[in-house]
Amino acid sequence: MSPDSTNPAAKPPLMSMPPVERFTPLTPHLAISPTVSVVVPAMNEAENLPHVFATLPQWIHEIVLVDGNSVDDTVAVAKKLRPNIRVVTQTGKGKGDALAAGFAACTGDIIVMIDADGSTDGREIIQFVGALVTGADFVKGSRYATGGGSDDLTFTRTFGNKMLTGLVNRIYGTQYSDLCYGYNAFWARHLDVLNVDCPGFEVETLMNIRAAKAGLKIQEVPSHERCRIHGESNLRAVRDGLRVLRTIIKEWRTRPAAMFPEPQAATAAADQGAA
Ligand SMILES: Nc1nc2c(ncn2[C@@H]2O[C@H](COP(=O)(O)OP(=O)(O)OP(=O)(O)O)[C@@H](O)[C@H]2O)c(=O)[nH]1
Ligand SMILES: [Mg+2]
Repeated sequence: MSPDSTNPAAKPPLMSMPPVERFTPLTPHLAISPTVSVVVPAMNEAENLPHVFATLPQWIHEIVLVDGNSVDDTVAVAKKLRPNIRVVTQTGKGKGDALAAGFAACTGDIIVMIDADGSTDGREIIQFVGALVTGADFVKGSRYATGGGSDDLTFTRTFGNKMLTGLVNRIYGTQYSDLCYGYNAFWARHLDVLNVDCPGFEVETLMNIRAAKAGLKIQEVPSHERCRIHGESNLRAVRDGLRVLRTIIKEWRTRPAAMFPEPQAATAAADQGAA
């Protein structure tokens, strides 16, 4: 028996480290061994891609662009900007469908989802990755966290997002500050529990709820959302807000019983304990 095994104050042994050549430097002070895939859903975003790609760090392992059957030059521009980009053409419709296809194509250990309209800044990816490599399972960008913000939130969207965020927090005991925001990152090994299987803009809500249901360690990082640079939004606040609400209700109905014990179940368990 080693002397430490009897000492309760002994430090846990160091985890084994990957070989040094597996590490990619992110800054002069930080190197990581996991690889990072960035998934970019894009529908008619040719004019915005140069701005978006210019913000992506050099150290990412791959960009997976999911084309929503664009009628502009989205795919050609993407390939011209990044000849080694991986392009997936979605078979269904909607942002959720696009992300599911993109996630399935990723080969990295970490997956970051970022928009193609210039509203999300690739220079923030390091914060998401930093949170993941220091212990988080699922990292959410938040426009409401200190240091975050938005140039693009209307009154309707702010009101709807607050209501929906409050509802999810109440049901799932989460502490989300920004439910309906599309800048998130997670370990690819959690794809099974996130199980993205919805078509539309409710996708972020679905992922946030399933991360909570699965007991993943969730962390928020501040993010600043800018206005889309060119083109028009595909989101319709009321239509998509209702889709989000339906998703919350559907996920609540299919929640695992163990996570939210019914009052009767709790009482029965107490009775059994007393007997
Ligand atoms: N592949 C694909 N991408 C989509 C689809 N719908 C939206 N997107 C992309 O998803 C990202 C977010 O869509 P936006 O239309 O900007 O919606 P939003 O960011 O919620 O709304 P705004 O703040 O108004 O821009 C953008 O990169 C879109 O090009 C789709 O059906 N297929
Ligand atoms: Mg947008």
